[in-house]
Amino acid sequence: MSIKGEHLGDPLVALGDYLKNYRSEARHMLHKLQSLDRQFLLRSDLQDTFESVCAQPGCEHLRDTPLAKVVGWAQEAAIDAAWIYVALRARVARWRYIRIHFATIDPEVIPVEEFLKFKEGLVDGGDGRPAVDPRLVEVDLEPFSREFFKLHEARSIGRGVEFLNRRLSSRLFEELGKGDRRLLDFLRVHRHRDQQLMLSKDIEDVRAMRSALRMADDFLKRQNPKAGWDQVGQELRRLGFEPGWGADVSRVRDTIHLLLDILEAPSPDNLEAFLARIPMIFSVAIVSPHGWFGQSDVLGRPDTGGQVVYILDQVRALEAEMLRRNQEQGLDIEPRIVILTRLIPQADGTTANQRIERVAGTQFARILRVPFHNADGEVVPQWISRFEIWPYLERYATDAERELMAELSDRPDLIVGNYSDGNLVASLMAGDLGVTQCNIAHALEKTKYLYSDLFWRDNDPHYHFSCQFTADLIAMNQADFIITSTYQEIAGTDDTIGQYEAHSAFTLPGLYRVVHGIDPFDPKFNIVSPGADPDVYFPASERHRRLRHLLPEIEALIYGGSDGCSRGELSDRDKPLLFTMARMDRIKNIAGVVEWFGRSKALRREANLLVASGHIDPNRSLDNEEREQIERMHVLIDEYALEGELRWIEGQVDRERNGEIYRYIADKRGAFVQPAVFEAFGLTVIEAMGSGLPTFATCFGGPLEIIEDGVSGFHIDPNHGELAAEKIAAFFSRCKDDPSYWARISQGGIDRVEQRYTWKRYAERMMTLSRVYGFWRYVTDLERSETRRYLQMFYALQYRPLAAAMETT
Ligand code: UDP
Ligand code: LCN
Repeated sequence: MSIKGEHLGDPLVALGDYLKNYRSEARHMLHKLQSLDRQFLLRSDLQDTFESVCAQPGCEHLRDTPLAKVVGWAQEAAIDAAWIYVALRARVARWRYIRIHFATIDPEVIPVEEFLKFKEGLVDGGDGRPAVDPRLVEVDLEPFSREFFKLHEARSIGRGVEFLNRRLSSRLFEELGKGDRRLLDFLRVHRHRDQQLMLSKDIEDVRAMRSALRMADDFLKRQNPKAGWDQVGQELRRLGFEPGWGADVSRVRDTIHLLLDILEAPSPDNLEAFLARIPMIFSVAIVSPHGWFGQSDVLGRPDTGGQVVYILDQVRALEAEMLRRNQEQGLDIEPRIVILTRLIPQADGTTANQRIERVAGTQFARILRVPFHNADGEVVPQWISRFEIWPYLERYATDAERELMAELSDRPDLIVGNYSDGNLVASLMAGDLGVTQCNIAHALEKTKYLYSDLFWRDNDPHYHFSCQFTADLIAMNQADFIITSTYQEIAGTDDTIGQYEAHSAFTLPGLYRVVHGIDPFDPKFNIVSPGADPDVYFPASERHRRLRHLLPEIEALIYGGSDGCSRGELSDRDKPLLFTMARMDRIKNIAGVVEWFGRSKALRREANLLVASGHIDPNRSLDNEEREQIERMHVLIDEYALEGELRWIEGQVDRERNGEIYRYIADKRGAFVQPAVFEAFGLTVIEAMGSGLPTFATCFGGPLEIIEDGVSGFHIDPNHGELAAEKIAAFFSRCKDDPSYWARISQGGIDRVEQRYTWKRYAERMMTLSRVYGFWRYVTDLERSETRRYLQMFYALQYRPLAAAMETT
């Protein structure tokens, strides 16, 4: 297929002509790429090579050619002796693939599978031969959604529910002409236990519904607007109404008007406003099996970080929102939220061995722990890394489903999965029970590790990505809707690939090839960002709320001497503190920031470094990666002689005190640094900002979206530590001359968190989304039974054997 025949837009067509006319420059560039002597090239390799060509005398003009444009789009390439294959991303989440033969220099457009096959041919298949297999299983979910509405504009990505309401409200009510009937049916299915809600079965058709609505409105307009259901319910029941329309006459009338308006002429806004009122979510199961799930003494342990914080805060906010909505609709129903996690008998001083635990700050929410069983049916007693849990999940799903049903005395109205394991279990349970499913990834692993797909065979003994990516594909396609914390989580930026987008096409050579895995333009994606608990992370300037009694402890923690739980003793107490806190994972790059600090005279002059992470003694760690990082920390502290300028304390498990630590450091005009190589969202970033601590955070992942550089904090590039250190040092230096600068950035961070990252807003959105997707699932074929069947097969034929193989090795 030649470029000329394709409608690809000018630059790519122009590339063909250009390469034909300027063969020597093209050859030069290709030769340079070949001489890198690597089969797989990253975007940065392609760009750096192009830059080096342009830098040669007489070659500057290349920057204005179609070649420059195409290099700008290139995300990756694969090379052998004769060909280069390039993946192009001209716009967010829009991909094209080309290949160029080194002899003819004639670019050709190729389908994605050709690109993937070529890469497979360059990978060792395990027996010394290339991994290419022309008959490899090809996973293609596109045909299932071909008929289905997709977004077109990149700027709409992550606003799925708005789009769905717009497109489907018109289709449902106008094109199909069946919408009214479906809406009526929908309003008659709602029940809570034995209580019928909204409409009684006596209303048999749309005409009867319209007439009942008008009669009810006539009746209600003569009543006291403040009168409750107990005063008007009898008459409304006679007309076919059941509870759930509102707590008083005025709200009931309002709800009736919304419905009449929809029947008259539906608009996306009134549809959403009406659905948001439907009492249909009384119980929610939140699934999060891996890690140490507890309310205290767990944070900072391996695999135990933001997800736990997120879920506990989410549950508190959701319960409050569910109570509020029930109340507004006049229903005295207790919302039930159950967090399903793993019971770990060897609990290491945590509550992970308790079957059931009440969630503090809620009235009805519970943590329900269910153990993993091995193939012989025995309970697995010890903690297991998130990379090793795959063989246990199917049995876990069956056990957890049974216990959940017993706890709720019914099936839940919504199942929310968390991370790859929770999302897979949620898929199994939601499939069994026919319940709406929501997924939250928190962090997908695929983009965290370079070539995690292509070289999966090498990684599998440690990471078992073959299981994880298979689970992810199943879960993300099975979910009714997906919540993400940021836009970039779905579709990246102009220059970087989104975490979900990275699952749209990839190959696990020798296992299967994904040609259409997930589409970022799918309307199931919704951005709903989490928050930072304002009771814990409030601004340092709110003096009356400060936890003064913690001051001596905090000072001892920061300025005390070395002991088994700390290293380093700060000799100059007048310097501001640069604080960092995270799990001691390689990706968090805590040792990285220590190295930048060690190397930067300017930064060492301006500030002390305070690190809260992991253990000081590597022998206290259960996790290989954590141990390796701890050892690196000790080497760096010795190498750069940091003892008097750095203080390293263990991971901090006390949330209230952590909030006060951020503020204590803010009092001293310090700053927070989040140096991760990649951070999916970054709760510490919004915690620090909300506490008024100016924050420097990685430009890879969520923080890029959270922080507006220079306004509400700063971005740093973890790949250029020296520049990051310079930027932080310059900030401290400027603040010395102009203290108002510190105050301005601090306030910028506080404002940003207040405006964008609150749990209240999160809970409102989540409750509305659950209703809207539940509705569309009911009235249309959003359930997509074909997709589900395909995924069941994929699960049985692909996931199960992979997980079973782990158990036998
Ligand atoms: N955290 C903590 N003590 C530690 C390290 C982290 O309390 O030693 C908390 C931190 O305050 C935040 C969460 O754990 O609430 C980490 O979430 P984040 O999203 O930053 O990263 P994750 O660990 O989820 O990758
Ligand atoms: C997991 C992560 O890695 C973080 O980036 C997120 O903030 C956290 O989960 C909560 O979603």
